[in-house]
Amino acid sequence: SSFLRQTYGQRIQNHTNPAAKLLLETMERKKTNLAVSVDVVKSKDFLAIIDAVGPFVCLVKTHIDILEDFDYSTIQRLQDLSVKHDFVIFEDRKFADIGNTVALQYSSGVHKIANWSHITNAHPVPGPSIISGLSSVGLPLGRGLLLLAEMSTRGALATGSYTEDAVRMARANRDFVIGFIAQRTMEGVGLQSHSVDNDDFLTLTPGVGLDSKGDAMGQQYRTPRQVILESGCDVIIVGRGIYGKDPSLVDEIKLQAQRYREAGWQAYQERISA
Ligand code: 6AU
Repeated sequence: SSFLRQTYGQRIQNHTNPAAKLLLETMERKKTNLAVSVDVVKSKDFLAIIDAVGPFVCLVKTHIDILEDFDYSTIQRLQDLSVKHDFVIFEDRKFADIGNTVALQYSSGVHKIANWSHITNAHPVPGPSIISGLSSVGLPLGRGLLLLAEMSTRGALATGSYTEDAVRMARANRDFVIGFIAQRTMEGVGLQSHSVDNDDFLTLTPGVGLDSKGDAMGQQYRTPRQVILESGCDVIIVGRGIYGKDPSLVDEIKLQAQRYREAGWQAYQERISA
Protein backbone atom coordinates (compact mmCIF):
# COMPACT_ATOMS: atom_id res chain seq x y z
CA SER A 1 0.00 0.00 0.00
CA SER A 2 1.06 3.57 -0.60
CA PHE A 3 3.36 5.42 1.79
CA LEU A 4 0.97 8.34 1.34
CA ARG A 5 -1.35 6.69 3.88
CA GLN A 6 1.47 6.38 6.43
CA THR A 7 2.20 9.00 9.06
CA TYR A 8 5.37 11.03 8.78
CA GLY A 9 6.63 9.11 11.81
CA GLN A 10 5.95 5.73 10.23
CA ARG A 11 7.79 6.78 7.10
CA ILE A 12 11.08 7.34 8.94
CA GLN A 13 11.79 3.62 8.56
CA ASN A 14 11.47 3.88 4.76
CA HIS A 15 14.58 6.09 4.71
CA THR A 16 18.28 5.59 5.35
CA ASN A 17 19.55 9.10 4.64
CA PRO A 18 20.06 11.08 7.90
CA ALA A 19 18.64 14.34 6.50
CA ALA A 20 15.45 12.57 5.35
CA LYS A 21 15.07 10.95 8.77
CA LEU A 22 15.69 14.25 10.53
CA LEU A 23 13.03 16.01 8.48
CA LEU A 24 10.40 13.32 9.10
CA GLU A 25 11.26 13.17 12.81
CA THR A 26 10.94 16.95 13.06
CA MET A 27 7.58 16.95 11.27
CA GLU A 28 6.24 14.23 13.55
CA ARG A 29 7.59 15.84 16.74
CA LYS A 30 6.41 19.39 15.99
CA LYS A 31 3.25 18.37 14.11
CA THR A 32 3.96 20.60 11.15
CA ASN A 33 4.56 20.18 7.43
CA LEU A 34 5.21 23.88 6.92
CA ALA A 35 8.49 25.14 5.50
CA VAL A 36 9.12 28.86 5.31
CA SER A 37 11.12 30.35 2.45
CA VAL A 38 12.94 33.44 3.75
CA ASP A 39 13.71 35.46 0.62
CA VAL A 40 14.82 38.78 2.10
CA VAL A 41 18.06 40.66 1.50
CA LYS A 42 19.04 41.96 4.95
CA SER A 43 20.50 39.59 7.55
CA LYS A 44 18.60 41.35 10.33
CA ASP A 45 15.22 40.72 8.65
CA PHE A 46 16.31 37.20 7.69
CA LEU A 47 17.09 36.24 11.29
CA ALA A 48 14.06 38.05 12.75
CA ILE A 49 11.66 36.22 10.43
CA ILE A 50 13.27 32.86 11.20
CA ASP A 51 13.05 33.50 14.94
CA ALA A 52 9.36 34.44 14.54
CA VAL A 53 8.30 31.43 12.43
CA GLY A 54 10.66 28.94 14.09
CA PRO A 55 8.10 27.35 16.45
CA PHE A 56 5.70 26.60 13.59
CA VAL A 57 7.97 25.09 10.94
CA CYS A 58 9.74 21.81 10.23
CA LEU A 59 12.17 23.48 7.86
CA VAL A 60 13.60 26.88 6.92
CA LYS A 61 14.54 27.40 3.28
CA THR A 62 17.22 29.92 2.42
CA HIS A 63 18.62 31.69 -0.65
CA ILE A 64 21.85 32.60 1.10
CA ASP A 65 23.24 34.39 -1.97
CA ILE A 66 20.60 37.15 -1.85
CA LEU A 67 21.82 38.53 1.51
CA GLU A 68 23.44 41.84 0.62
CA ASP A 69 25.28 42.07 3.97
CA PHE A 70 26.30 38.39 4.09
CA ASP A 71 28.84 37.49 6.71
CA TYR A 72 29.57 33.93 7.90
CA SER A 73 28.36 34.91 11.40
CA THR A 74 24.82 34.92 9.93
CA ILE A 75 25.25 31.18 9.37
CA GLN A 76 26.22 30.68 13.01
CA ARG A 77 23.06 32.57 14.06
CA LEU A 78 20.95 30.52 11.65
CA GLN A 79 22.35 27.32 13.16
CA ASP A 80 21.65 28.59 16.69
CA LEU A 81 18.04 29.29 15.68
CA SER A 82 17.72 25.82 14.13
CA VAL A 83 18.72 24.32 17.49
CA LYS A 84 16.55 26.72 19.51
CA HIS A 85 13.42 26.04 17.42
CA ASP A 86 14.18 22.51 16.18
CA PHE A 87 14.01 22.94 12.40
CA VAL A 88 15.90 21.58 9.40
CA ILE A 89 17.85 23.91 7.07
CA PHE A 90 17.44 23.76 3.28
CA GLU A 91 19.62 26.01 1.09
CA ASP A 92 17.68 26.37 -2.17
CA ARG A 93 20.80 26.58 -4.35
CA LYS A 94 19.41 24.86 -7.48
CA PHE A 95 22.74 23.49 -8.65
CA ALA A 96 22.78 22.88 -12.41
CA ASP A 97 26.39 22.35 -13.61
CA ILE A 98 28.89 19.51 -14.21
CA GLY A 99 29.86 17.33 -11.26
CA ASN A 100 33.25 18.92 -10.64
CA THR A 101 31.83 22.44 -10.61
CA VAL A 102 28.84 21.72 -8.37
CA ALA A 103 31.09 19.91 -5.88
CA LEU A 104 33.15 23.12 -5.59
CA GLN A 105 30.07 25.36 -5.41
CA TYR A 106 28.61 23.13 -2.68
CA SER A 107 31.72 22.88 -0.51
CA SER A 108 33.52 26.18 -1.08
CA GLY A 109 33.18 29.86 -1.91
CA VAL A 110 32.03 32.28 0.78
CA HIS A 111 28.90 30.29 1.61
CA LYS A 112 30.29 26.75 2.18
CA ILE A 113 26.73 25.38 1.86
CA ALA A 114 27.56 21.75 2.68
CA ASN A 115 28.92 22.82 6.08
CA TRP A 116 25.55 23.96 7.40
CA SER A 117 22.64 23.04 5.11
CA HIS A 118 21.04 19.67 5.85
CA ILE A 119 19.33 19.64 2.47
CA THR A 120 19.98 21.28 -0.89
CA ASN A 121 18.51 20.90 -4.38
CA ALA A 122 19.64 20.46 -7.97
CA HIS A 123 18.26 20.57 -11.48
CA PRO A 124 18.56 17.13 -13.13
CA VAL A 125 19.39 18.76 -16.50
CA PRO A 126 23.12 17.72 -16.53
CA GLY A 127 22.22 14.05 -15.91
CA PRO A 128 23.36 11.68 -13.11
CA SER A 129 26.83 13.24 -12.86
CA ILE A 130 25.36 16.18 -10.94
CA ILE A 131 24.30 13.73 -8.24
CA SER A 132 27.75 12.09 -8.05
CA GLY A 133 29.42 15.50 -7.82
CA LEU A 134 27.19 16.74 -5.00
CA SER A 135 27.16 13.37 -3.27
CA SER A 136 30.97 13.29 -3.09
CA VAL A 137 30.73 16.32 -0.80
CA GLY A 138 27.37 15.87 0.92
CA LEU A 139 27.03 12.15 1.59
CA PRO A 140 29.99 11.91 4.04
CA LEU A 141 28.41 14.83 5.95
CA GLY A 142 24.99 13.14 6.13
CA ARG A 143 23.34 15.66 3.80
CA GLY A 144 20.41 15.03 1.47
CA LEU A 145 19.51 16.19 -2.04
CA LEU A 146 16.19 17.09 -3.67
CA LEU A 147 15.86 16.95 -7.45
CA LEU A 148 13.70 19.54 -9.20
CA ALA A 149 11.32 17.20 -11.04
CA GLU A 150 8.79 19.96 -11.75
CA MET A 151 8.48 23.70 -11.21
CA SER A 152 5.68 25.96 -10.03
CA THR A 153 6.03 28.57 -12.74
CA ARG A 154 3.79 29.07 -15.74
CA GLY A 155 5.34 27.48 -18.85
CA ALA A 156 7.90 25.39 -16.92
CA LEU A 157 9.86 22.97 -19.15
CA ALA A 158 10.24 20.28 -16.47
CA THR A 159 7.35 18.06 -17.61
CA GLY A 160 6.71 14.68 -19.22
CA SER A 161 9.77 12.57 -19.96
CA TYR A 162 12.07 15.11 -18.24
CA THR A 163 10.16 14.62 -15.00
CA GLU A 164 10.15 10.82 -15.44
CA ASP A 165 13.90 10.77 -16.04
CA ALA A 166 14.45 12.89 -12.93
CA VAL A 167 12.57 10.29 -10.89
CA ARG A 168 14.63 7.46 -12.43
CA MET A 169 17.82 9.35 -11.53
CA ALA A 170 16.57 9.63 -7.95
CA ARG A 171 15.69 5.91 -7.70
CA ALA A 172 19.23 5.05 -8.84
CA ASN A 173 20.73 7.23 -6.08
CA ARG A 174 18.57 6.56 -3.05
CA ASP A 175 21.43 7.03 -0.58
CA PHE A 176 21.72 10.75 -1.32
CA VAL A 177 18.54 11.77 -3.18
CA ILE A 178 15.80 12.02 -0.56
CA GLY A 179 13.04 13.48 -2.68
CA PHE A 180 11.81 16.10 -5.09
CA ILE A 181 10.78 19.64 -5.54
CA ALA A 182 7.56 18.95 -7.42
CA GLN A 183 3.90 19.85 -7.65
CA ARG A 184 2.61 16.31 -6.93
CA THR A 185 3.87 13.03 -5.53
CA MET A 186 6.26 11.20 -7.84
CA GLU A 187 5.09 7.79 -6.54
CA GLY A 188 4.99 5.41 -9.50
CA VAL A 189 6.08 8.07 -12.02
CA GLY A 190 8.13 6.59 -14.88
CA LEU A 191 7.48 2.98 -13.83
CA GLN A 192 6.25 0.63 -16.56
CA SER A 193 4.23 -2.20 -14.98
CA HIS A 194 5.75 -3.52 -11.76
CA SER A 195 6.40 -1.17 -8.89
CA VAL A 196 9.58 -0.80 -6.86
CA ASP A 197 9.96 -2.10 -3.30
CA ASN A 198 10.25 1.29 -1.66
CA ASP A 199 9.26 4.35 -3.63
CA ASP A 200 9.05 6.67 -0.61
CA PHE A 201 10.57 9.97 -1.65
CA LEU A 202 9.74 13.23 0.08
CA THR A 203 7.89 15.84 -1.97
CA LEU A 204 8.55 19.46 -1.02
CA THR A 205 6.25 21.83 -2.84
CA PRO A 206 6.58 25.56 -3.48
CA GLY A 207 3.94 27.73 -5.08
CA VAL A 208 1.66 27.70 -2.03
CA GLY A 209 -0.60 30.61 -1.09
CA LEU A 210 -3.99 31.04 0.57
CA ASP A 211 -4.73 34.58 -0.55
CA SER A 212 -3.17 34.92 -3.99
CA LYS A 213 -3.16 32.91 -7.24
CA GLY A 214 0.27 34.06 -8.36
CA ASP A 215 2.62 36.98 -8.89
CA ALA A 216 3.55 39.19 -11.86
CA MET A 217 6.59 37.03 -12.72
CA GLY A 218 5.05 33.65 -13.50
CA GLN A 219 4.72 32.19 -9.99
CA GLN A 220 1.51 30.16 -9.51
CA TYR A 221 -0.05 29.41 -6.10
CA ARG A 222 -2.21 26.54 -4.89
CA THR A 223 -3.65 25.96 -1.44
CA PRO A 224 -2.18 23.63 1.21
CA ARG A 225 -5.22 21.38 0.74
CA GLN A 226 -4.64 21.05 -3.02
CA VAL A 227 -0.96 20.36 -2.45
CA ILE A 228 -1.04 17.93 0.50
CA LEU A 229 -4.41 16.20 0.16
CA GLU A 230 -5.15 16.29 -3.56
CA SER A 231 -1.59 16.08 -4.94
CA GLY A 232 0.10 13.87 -2.32
CA CYS A 233 2.93 16.26 -1.48
CA ASP A 234 4.56 16.21 1.96
CA VAL A 235 5.86 19.69 2.77
CA ILE A 236 4.36 23.06 1.83
CA ILE A 237 6.94 25.75 1.11
CA VAL A 238 5.57 29.24 1.73
CA GLY A 239 7.45 32.49 1.25
CA ARG A 240 5.63 35.76 0.59
CA GLY A 241 2.32 34.32 1.80
CA ILE A 242 3.84 34.41 5.29
CA TYR A 243 6.21 37.34 5.46
CA GLY A 244 4.28 39.47 2.96
CA LYS A 245 5.57 42.83 1.89
CA ASP A 246 6.89 44.04 5.23
CA PRO A 247 9.40 41.73 6.93
CA SER A 248 9.30 43.87 10.10
CA LEU A 249 5.69 42.97 11.04
CA VAL A 250 6.69 40.10 13.32
CA ASP A 251 3.27 39.56 14.95
CA GLU A 252 1.57 39.32 11.56
CA ILE A 253 4.25 36.90 10.35
CA LYS A 254 3.66 34.65 13.36
CA LEU A 255 -0.10 34.70 12.70
CA GLN A 256 0.35 33.76 9.06
CA ALA A 257 2.79 30.96 9.95
CA GLN A 258 0.25 29.54 12.39
CA ARG A 259 -2.46 29.78 9.74
CA TYR A 260 -0.44 27.91 7.10
CA ARG A 261 0.73 25.34 9.59
CA GLU A 262 -2.87 24.65 10.59
CA ALA A 263 -4.01 24.35 6.97
CA GLY A 264 -1.12 22.05 6.03
CA TRP A 265 -1.56 19.79 9.04
CA GLN A 266 -5.32 19.48 8.60
CA ALA A 267 -4.87 18.46 4.96
CA TYR A 268 -2.30 15.84 6.04
CA GLN A 269 -4.60 14.43 8.73
CA GLU A 270 -7.39 14.13 6.18
CA ARG A 271 -5.00 12.30 3.86
CA ILE A 272 -3.80 9.70 6.35
CA SER A 273 -7.30 9.03 7.67
CA ALA A 274 -8.95 8.81 4.24
O1 6AU B 1 6.14 31.58 -1.80
P1 6AU B 1 7.02 32.44 -2.68
O2 6AU B 1 6.48 32.56 -4.08
O3 6AU B 1 7.32 33.78 -2.08
O4 6AU B 1 8.45 31.72 -2.76
C1 6AU B 1 8.62 30.45 -3.32
C2 6AU B 1 10.03 29.96 -3.10
C3 6AU B 1 11.12 30.79 -3.78
C4 6AU B 1 11.49 30.00 -5.02
O5 6AU B 1 12.87 30.14 -5.34
C5 6AU B 1 11.17 28.56 -4.61
O6 6AU B 1 10.17 28.63 -3.61
N1 6AU B 1 10.68 27.68 -5.71
C6 6AU B 1 11.30 26.45 -6.00
C7 6AU B 1 12.22 25.76 -5.11
C8 6AU B 1 11.98 25.68 -3.69
O7 6AU B 1 13.13 25.09 -5.55
C9 6AU B 1 10.94 25.72 -7.13
C10 6AU B 1 9.82 26.13 -7.87
O8 6AU B 1 9.39 25.45 -8.80
N2 6AU B 1 9.16 27.27 -7.51
C11 6AU B 1 9.57 28.05 -6.45
O9 6AU B 1 8.90 29.06 -6.15
O10 6AU B 1 12.23 30.87 -2.89
